Amino acid sequence: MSRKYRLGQSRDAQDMAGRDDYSRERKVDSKRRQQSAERLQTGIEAHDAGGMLQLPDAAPWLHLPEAILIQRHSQWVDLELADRTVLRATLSGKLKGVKLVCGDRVRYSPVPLESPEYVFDTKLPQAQVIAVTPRKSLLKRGGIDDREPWQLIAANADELWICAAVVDPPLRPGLLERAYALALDAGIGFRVIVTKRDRASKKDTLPELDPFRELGLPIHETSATKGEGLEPLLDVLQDRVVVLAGHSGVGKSTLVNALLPDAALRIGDLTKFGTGKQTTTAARWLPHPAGGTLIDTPGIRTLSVRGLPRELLAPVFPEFSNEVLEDPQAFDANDEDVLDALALEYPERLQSLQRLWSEMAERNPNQNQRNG
Ligand SMILES: Nc1nc2c(ncn2[C@@H]2O[C@H](COP(=O)(O)OP(=O)(O)OP(=O)(O)O)[C@@H](O)[C@H]2O)c(=O)[nH]1
Ligand SMILES: [Mg+2]
Repeated sequence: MSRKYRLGQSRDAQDMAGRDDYSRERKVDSKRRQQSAERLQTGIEAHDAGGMLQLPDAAPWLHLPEAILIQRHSQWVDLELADRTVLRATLSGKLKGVKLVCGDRVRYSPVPLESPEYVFDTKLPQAQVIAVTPRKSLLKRGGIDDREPWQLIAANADELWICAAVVDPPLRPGLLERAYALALDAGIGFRVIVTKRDRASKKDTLPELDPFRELGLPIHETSATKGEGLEPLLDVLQDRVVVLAGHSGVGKSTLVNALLPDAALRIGDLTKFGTGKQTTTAARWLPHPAGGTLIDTPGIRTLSVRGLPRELLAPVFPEFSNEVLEDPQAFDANDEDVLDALALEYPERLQSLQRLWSEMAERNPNQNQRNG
């Protein structure tokens, strides 16, 4: 349709006016969208504060037997009982809104079994989870949006072992910084596990890890396929619950199989891009016969720190002064003079700090709700 022009005003002026109207409408539209997103966030805030991290009182159920949640499925969960047998269970309506996660200690009751095939088909749920015991620790990462402010990784763990391969996929220091912040948030121990050490020459000192060596973090160089570097890990595992996390294809499940001879987890092939394909699809609780438990988790793309408190950055980036930690964006990471003045041994860490600092500020309804 051709544009209709008014008489008595130049066509150019009328075209400009049309453009202004259009941009004004766009602005109104975007404001409306933003307001509706804010309304959505507020609604979810109320829901999450009560449901996801705060556990209902388990005291009335202490007479019921205790079990450990070892794997979540979409409809039910697998429990490991005190005698180490595994039982499939549904969740009681009392737990509506509570997000359970691998490692949770729960109280369960046997479900009344009405139909005979129920009794014989052990694949169907045989019990019902009634309550959750308060968590000793909760390892979580920021969610993608406010619909899911936190993604829970594991409950009641003692340590996080972040796995990073020397190649395939490449070692990304940014992931290690994020993982350390999450471990600090959960109040649990932290180790860096370098995997596929056999894929790099012995002369390669892996300089990407130098900043983490200086932090004094324990770093273990391993090759699960050659059986190298595993003994010290087995020593640490003694009586601890350890979560393995890292990018897909770094070799977490291969490491579990090497540490726990009976685990027999599925191992993935690499894609032609040298990245994994998420062979492991759900977190799994895997006890070692000699004590200690590994939790194998699915490969992650990144670990969001959205909504976590910024105080966690000081121990992750201790080389920065309080002035920088309070407002890292005030320092231009591309300005040589600024970097010289800060006298940084690893100047790229300023950008990492800035990235995490901004991400933490992103609104998260559960910001004040640390461990539930
Ligand atoms: N050369 C070498 N290859 C390894 C080593 N560990 C694992 N791999 C290979 O890396 C690939 C991926 O291993 P997985 O154990 O499935 O990796 P994952 O981290 O569990 O992957 P997701 O379950 O997808 O998160 C497989 O082809 C393994 O054989 C190692 O120590 N050395
Ligand atoms: Mg795996």
